[in-house]
Amino acid sequence: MMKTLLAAATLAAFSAPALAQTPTAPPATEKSMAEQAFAKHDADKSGALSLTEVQTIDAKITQTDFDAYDSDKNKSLTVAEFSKWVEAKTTPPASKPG
Ligand SMILES: [Ca+2]
Repeated sequence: MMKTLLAAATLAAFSAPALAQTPTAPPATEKSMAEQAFAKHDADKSGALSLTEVQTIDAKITQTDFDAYDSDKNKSLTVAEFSKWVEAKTTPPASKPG
């Protein structure tokens, strides 16, 4: 009984300020890791990674892999698109068979 009340009060305390503020940003370390890699491989400093530039990170990357993360299909990855890719690569699969 007490637990439920406490949980409800805690939830209220957390949700009230959250509504007034912008959503919490992802951990800075993770973001800067992707951004650092992005900057390092953006050889021509165009602000986007081409397939060729991405292949300097991993030569096994194919056009298909690239296209999967090139969400606006402009043949280059923005920091946002690249970050999603890094996130997908660094996040272990939720479930593994066996
Ligand atoms: Ca793109």
